[in-house]
Amino acid sequence: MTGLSCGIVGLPNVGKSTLFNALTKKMAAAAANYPFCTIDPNIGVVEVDDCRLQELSKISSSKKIIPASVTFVDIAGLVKGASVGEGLGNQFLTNIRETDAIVQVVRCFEDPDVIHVAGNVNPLLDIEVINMELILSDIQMIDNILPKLEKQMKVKKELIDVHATLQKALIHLNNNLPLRAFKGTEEEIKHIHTYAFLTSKKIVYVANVDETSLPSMENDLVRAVQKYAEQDGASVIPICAKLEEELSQLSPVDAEEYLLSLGIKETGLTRLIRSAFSTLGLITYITTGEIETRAWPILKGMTAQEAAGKIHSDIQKGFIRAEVVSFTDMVTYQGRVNAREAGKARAEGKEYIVQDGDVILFYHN
Ligand SMILES: Nc1nc2c(ncn2[C@@H]2O[C@H](COP(=O)(O)OP(=O)(O)OP(=O)(O)O)[C@@H](O)[C@H]2O)c(=O)[nH]1
Ligand SMILES: [Mg+2]
Repeated sequence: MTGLSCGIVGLPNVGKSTLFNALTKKMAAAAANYPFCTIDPNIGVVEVDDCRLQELSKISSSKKIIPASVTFVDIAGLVKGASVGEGLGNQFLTNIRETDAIVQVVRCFEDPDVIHVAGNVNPLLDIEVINMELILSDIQMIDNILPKLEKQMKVKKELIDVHATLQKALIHLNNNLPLRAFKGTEEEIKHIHTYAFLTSKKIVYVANVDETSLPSMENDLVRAVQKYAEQDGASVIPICAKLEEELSQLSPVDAEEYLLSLGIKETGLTRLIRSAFSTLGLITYITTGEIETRAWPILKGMTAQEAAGKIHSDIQKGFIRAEVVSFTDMVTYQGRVNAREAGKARAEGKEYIVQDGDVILFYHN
């Protein structure tokens, strides 16, 4: 997989599908002013804009460009009590268990015409309801796993430790805390990450603001969310989903003009994708040649050999060295050959820590 994936959660009727449509630039998901509009999940892949790819593909005369991608999964709205069957229940959460991160859409717009399931707009209460339902869903998951482990660990002794960790995790969750706040040994954390718990994923809050809050996208509701997220170490991206939806229907040139006329620099979607990348600690390295110029998102801190494995496990296994040219040098010297002559191509070994924007050529057996 060369991309990352995000599950979109939130109360019903807060703008999840509107955001999804804007992200995927298709009006594929039904978005309407009534709760539980979405029943079946919508899945969409968004290419990550990266102007470095265009520049490199020109230099290399590449036949195609393969950008990084983010897969978004838009699911039904959650309500208080979903874990015991309220609303549409919580079964649909399984659709986002395998994603890398959670995007929680929080309503920060007043519009009296748009129904709020709890009767009034209160982002902090909404966040708590959602986070509680995610915690309850993880509790249900552990309740299902524990009896199975108890059987298996009679033969597989190594599972005894896993079982102990999950019992600790259960106590933690029962204290209304998400698993990403679980402080355990390295081994315990590893145990937890072998399961697809929702609350162990990183979270980004999208504060969905009203058209009246443009261009600053600030209001008291957003500030409240920011304050809340700060304690959690999470980021908040204010977005006007309605505006993003309109923008997504325009040509890139028209969209940019429209944004400028509103006094806004970047689309919310660009900010959201960037934030998702940084929240997850992702960076991008690039390969370029005649066949293609391609972005490879990897975890920050990965070694050259690990990064090579993203392309193919054979390149990782047979790794000899990585020839690295920075993106800027690729542009300055108009390609690898000239950069090499200018002494700007570095031969790096297995343990080299790959940097964002490294343009890499792997040598392998
Ligand atoms: N005024 C205003 N209305 C919005 C905004 N974003 C979404 N809405 C409206 O809110 C209503 C619900 O939007 P959806 O995107 O369907 O909400 P959802 O969260 O997917 O809802 P469910 O699928 O029912 O859980 C629609 O009528 C949208 O037009 C916004 O930024 N401003
Ligand atoms: Mg929806």
